[in-house]
Amino acid sequence: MEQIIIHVDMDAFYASVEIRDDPSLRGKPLVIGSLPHERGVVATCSYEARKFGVRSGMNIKDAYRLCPQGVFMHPNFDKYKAVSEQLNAIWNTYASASQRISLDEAYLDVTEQAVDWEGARRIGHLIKQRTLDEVHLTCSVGVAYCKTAAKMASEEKKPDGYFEIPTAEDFVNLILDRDVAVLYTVGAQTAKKLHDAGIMTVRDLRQHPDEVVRLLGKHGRWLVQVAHGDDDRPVEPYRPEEAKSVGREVTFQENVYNYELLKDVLFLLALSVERRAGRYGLRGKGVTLKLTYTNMRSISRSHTLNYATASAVIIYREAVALLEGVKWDPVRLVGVSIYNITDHDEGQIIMRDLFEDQSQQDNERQRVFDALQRRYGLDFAGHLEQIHRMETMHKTIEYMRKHFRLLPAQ
Ligand code: DCP
Ligand code: MG
Repeated sequence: MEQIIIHVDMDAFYASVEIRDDPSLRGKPLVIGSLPHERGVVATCSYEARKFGVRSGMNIKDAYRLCPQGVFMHPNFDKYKAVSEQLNAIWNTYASASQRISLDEAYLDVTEQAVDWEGARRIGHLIKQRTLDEVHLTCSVGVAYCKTAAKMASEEKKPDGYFEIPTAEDFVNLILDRDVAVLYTVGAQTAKKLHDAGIMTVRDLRQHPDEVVRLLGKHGRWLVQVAHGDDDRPVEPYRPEEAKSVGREVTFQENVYNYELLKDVLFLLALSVERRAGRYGLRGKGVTLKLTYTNMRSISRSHTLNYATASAVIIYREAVALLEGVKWDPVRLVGVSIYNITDHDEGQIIMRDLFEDQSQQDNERQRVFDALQRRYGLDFAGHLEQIHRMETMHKTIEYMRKHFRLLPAQ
């Protein structure tokens, strides 16, 4: 069935909100994240700061080196979440289904409302105009026949962009001679793998499908498909406010006997939960640990908190405490989740009391990184952004196994 899909993505989201609320910041290189003297990373930065090479996910010290004249600020998540709700209300007006990807980004299925491309164009421009008039921010809008093309279309003219990709043919023509890195699921590592094999452009990728699949497996098959413009994934409505829990689990290829190893995996799972919950501004007032032993018996243990959290450090700490209270037998699956989900501010106020200083949490996080680094002799933090990009826990574990000698054969 023919679809018309819009992908909308706010420009330099956190930074733009701060500039909107304090015009004296306008035109300055603004970096949102940790402060230069703290440990941590860049969440995002204004386009002025990008001119100096500052990027999301970069170590804050590196950002400071590139742009010492920048204004550095902590993020105000509560504010961004409130703005995100306003945006969502605008987006929902025009879509039969909307799929929020993060606070600032969504896919909208506008097939019905738009009727035709003329209608879709009108909706795309209306979203931009209303975002500016009502929320006083700019966004970039991509309109296309599928999700992948819509996402790339929104990137195409950033910031304050608008771009259409009506057909698979248009899409293929647009990307054919570009670097494979243009495909948004191709990160730095994957790009390098392809480049090393002489596959530089999307055209090369199309000409060597077997090689791509050999190199990348399932992801390779997906890329070959996308390089032909084939993507019929529907817009899947996601209502974060209805979520009961947010969790990740992993089944091991080999049984795990070593509980220290299990704790390290719990830290990765906790990071993944933090990431997923953070994307939707959710927090949980409890942590659950789930284990399946090699005899297939599953147990779960929970601990209710008197505040709401999505912090990996806290989730990890709670999960480890729960782990210490259970029977120590070989394990084939481990999972961790947060429950009693809230997106109310009440939890966050309590949270703030507990952790007056964000850097206190950053330090605790760093301590876990340092411990891992000592155990595995690696630059754990340096790989974190890459790990965050992994779509599935399976991939994450594979990555860890390869790069960090984690999960050795038992
Ligand atoms: N974010 C973050 N850490 C990252 C990436 C993003 O905390 N590694 C946060 C800050 C961003 C927001 O998510 O403002 C949206 O992410 P985007 O990737 O859409 O980046 P921006 O909206 O900031 O910039 P762009 O104009 O490139 O979309
Ligand atoms: Mg954005």
